This record gives sequence, structure tokens and C-alpha cells, in this order.
Amino acid sequence: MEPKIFLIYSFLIFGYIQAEDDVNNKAFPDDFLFGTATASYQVEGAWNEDGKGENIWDRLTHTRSSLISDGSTGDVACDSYHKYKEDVALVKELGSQHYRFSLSWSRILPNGTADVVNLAGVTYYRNLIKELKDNNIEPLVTLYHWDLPQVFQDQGGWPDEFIVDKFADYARVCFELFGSDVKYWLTFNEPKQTCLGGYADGSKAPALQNPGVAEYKCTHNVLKSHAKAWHIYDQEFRATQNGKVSITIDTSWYEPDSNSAQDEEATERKRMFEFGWYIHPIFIGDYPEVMKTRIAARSTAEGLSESRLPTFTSEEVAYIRGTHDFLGLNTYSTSMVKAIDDLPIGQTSFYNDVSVNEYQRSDWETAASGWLKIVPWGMRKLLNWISKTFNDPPILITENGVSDYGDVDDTVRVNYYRDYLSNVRSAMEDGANVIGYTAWSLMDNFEWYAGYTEKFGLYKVDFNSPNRTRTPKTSAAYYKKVIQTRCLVDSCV
Ligand code: GOI
Repeated sequence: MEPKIFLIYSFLIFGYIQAEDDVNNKAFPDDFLFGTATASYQVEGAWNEDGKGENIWDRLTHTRSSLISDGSTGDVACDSYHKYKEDVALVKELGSQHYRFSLSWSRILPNGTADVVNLAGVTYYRNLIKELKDNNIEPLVTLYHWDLPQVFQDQGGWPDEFIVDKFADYARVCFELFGSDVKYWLTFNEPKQTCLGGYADGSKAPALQNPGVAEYKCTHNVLKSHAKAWHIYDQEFRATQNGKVSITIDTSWYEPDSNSAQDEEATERKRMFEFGWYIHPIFIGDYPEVMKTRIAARSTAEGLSESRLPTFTSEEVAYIRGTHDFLGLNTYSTSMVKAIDDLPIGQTSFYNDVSVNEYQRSDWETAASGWLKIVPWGMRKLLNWISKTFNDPPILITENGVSDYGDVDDTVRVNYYRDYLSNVRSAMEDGANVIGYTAWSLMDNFEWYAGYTEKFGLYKVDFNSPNRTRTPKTSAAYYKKVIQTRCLVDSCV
């Protein structure tokens, strides 16, 4: 875009904002990190180039295309494998302090295992990291954003314990290869989506459905894998590389339907199932009590001899507890929760184990994605609840954003970022230790089962052009201005 047009855009945006008087007008601290994010399968393309191995999203999009709303694949996606320099230029243009991206396991280790390293894949990530560093952008690297090597799915995938050592080997290879230039690592992106979507409700690859059982086994192994990777870093790399390792957990905010004791209790239970499932073992120790007792009781009622929720030994509890150097948080929306009678014993599922009525209010604004209701105040409540419940961890928001149908003039996205960031800033005033914010996403990309029909980008990508041309949206101009001024409105105090 012409600089002149860019300027006019900024002017228009800030003229509009002036009218808003409920946006927080305190500046963000100088050391607050602003960044943006993508993930390997969603942007890279080059699915079978230069020795990359097949992963579960390659397999799913190629063999079960009816699951993807437009029948599309990530075969080319944004073609970032060839256009990473352009991507970094966009990140730079925004003035981002960091860029969060993920590594494709099967691009680095085509067989999944560490015995064969694919040099071309390693070179790609080395080049990307170097380009970022040359432009003064901090790389924030996710080891696993949902693209398991297919060969490991063929052996059972995450619900099978063999995967723990495979992930640990992969993590060690990555720390070894890239760790001198990477200071922020995330082991997993949203493991709840991997486990519920992949193995219980079928809404993510490998699209298996064994609800009430497989998601708990999956999570058990993910938590062990995360802890093992963290310990490997701690023992073998921390002293020389000096980085930080954590995990990104996703949750909505859950708001009680009323202030009745029943609704409050049901809502806290829902939070513990949706978020405590992962954060409690890592930040406090073991699964939340309410999960252990409820799933055990329901399992007994089902006639099972042991709980469907696997048990950690006390050694394992101690091994997993404390494996964090900060908290990665992805959040997009809010739901209401109302107490109901426990759902009948019979069909097993995570949702039956929770037994609440979850809904979203019809007067909340909807994004292109049906699940994404725009509820900015949920951000503030969520950050404060996490701080209070999990001992005030440093929180790095690793994803937040909104979808539309791709218009370059994306007022909904400008307002979303402004209003959610306003609530982040307010939570910081309340005392939450938020260290940074990462906008999802740098550019339009392959949105999983929604294919290319829902767009989250600050930059538009033309998927009809072989060049995959990138164009800044109005929101890019707004975010750039926010990063520059550290201020959401015209002028801050
Ligand atoms: C991130 O996941 C992710 O890390 C990025 O890769 C991604 O691009 C980005 O977000 C944007 O999505 C209406 C049970 C329709 C089954 C309401 C309950 C469908 C399915 C409500 C509840 C919800 C963000 C799918 C986290 C998966 C979208 C998790 C957000 C589908 C619904 C549902 C609904 C439900 N989620 N994801 N869904």
C-alpha cells in the first residue's frame, strides 16, 4: 500500500476512536511485547517439497476433503515456505517485537524419529529465524501446532504413551538446532484442541471419535511430553541458551448465568475442566480435584473398574509440576454457564463429565466463525481469574483475534483489537502480570475445517493468485499505530 494511503487510513481510524470514551487510555509499558502469529500447516504450503514427511493434516485434507468446508488443503496455503522473507517484511512493517510461528515436525524429521534430519527443512527454519533476528524481531517458536507426523498417528498417536519419548526426542533436536537464536519456546499450541478435536469429537485431524476416553489419555501423554521437553531444556540447554519454555493453553471465559450458588459452582467446574485440565498439573500439581472425583464417580457408575481419567503417580505429579517459565494463553471468546442436573450415565464424554449448560448470548456480536462471539470484557475477567487462581503467573497472550470474510476495510477487526486490548490493559491495572500480546493472525491462512472461508489476517492474502499477494488491511494500520504509540486511542496518559 502507498504510504500516503496508509496515513489516511490511520487518520480515519484514529478519528473514529476519538469518539470512543470507554477505551482504556493508559499507555502499555515500554517492555510490553506486541507481536503477531501464524502456524506451520496454516501458512507454509510446500507439503511434499524438499523431503518433508506427511503429517495428519496432509492426510486428512487429501483423503477426507468433505470435512473441510471448501474442500481445500494446506498444500500451498500462503506459500510461506517460499515467501518467508515477505512474511518477515510484513511483521517488520507492523513494528512487531515478536513473531510467533510453529515448526513442522515432519519437515524437520520426515520419519518423525530423530535418526533422520531433513537438512532442507532445517535450513528453511534457520533462514526464517535469521531473517527475523536481522530485523530485530524476537522469534517465539511453537514445537507442535497440530501437525503430527502421520507415521506416529498410524501407531496410535497422542493417546498412546510411546509418543512421549518421540516428542521429547523431537524437542531436543529443535533446542539443539535452533536454540542459540530462540529465547521463547512453546511446547504445545492448545493441546485441548488436539485431544478433544483429534480423538473425541473429530473436529481436528486425525478426526477420530472415542469421546470420554481418548481425550483423557491424549492429555495425559501431552502433559508428560510437555514436562519431558521442559526438563530436557532445563538440564541440557538452559545454562548455555538462557531461554524460556512454556505451553500455550486455550480457554474461553466462562461467565455464570446468575449469581446463584449452583451457577457459580457449575461455572467454576467448567473452568477447571476447560483450563484447569492443563494448567493445574503444570502450575499447581495433578489434575483439578473436581475432575478426579467426578470422572472417577461416573466411571464407577458406568461399571468400570478404574477411572477414565488416568492417574499420575506422585513422582509424575512432581515431575510435571513447575515445568513453566511463563504462561502462554490463547483466548477468543466467552460463554455463559448454567447449572443443570448431572447428565445421565451412558454415553461417555468430556462434556457429560462436566455436566453444565454452556451457551452464548444471542445479543453478542458474531464473527465469521460461529463460535466466536465478540465479548471484550471476558478478556479482563479471564486474566484476573487466572492470576488469582494460579499464583499470578507472567502471562503472554499468544493468540487473540477475530474472523471475517476478508474485506480489506475490516472495521470489525479494528474494533475487536481495540476493545480486547483495552481489557488487557485494564486487567494489568487490576494487577494481572501480562507481559505481551500476540495478534492472530499475521495474514489470512488455512483455517482448519473452515478452509479459506474464514479470515483472521491483519494482511489479506490473495489465494487466487500464484503469488499469494499480501495486502495490509485497515487493522494492520491500526495495530501498527498501537505498537508505535503503545496506546489504543489518540493520546494516552
Ligand atoms: C486457534 O484455536 C488456533 O490455535 C489457530 O490455529 C486458529 O487459526 C485460530 O484459533 C482461529 O480459529 C458454533 C463442541 C460452531 C464442538 C459454536 C463445542 C461451532 C464444536 C461452539 C462450541 C468450535 C482457537 C471450534 C480455538 C475449536 C474454534 C477451538 C476455536 C466448534 C461452537 C463447540 C462450535 C464446537 N473451536 N478453537 N464448535
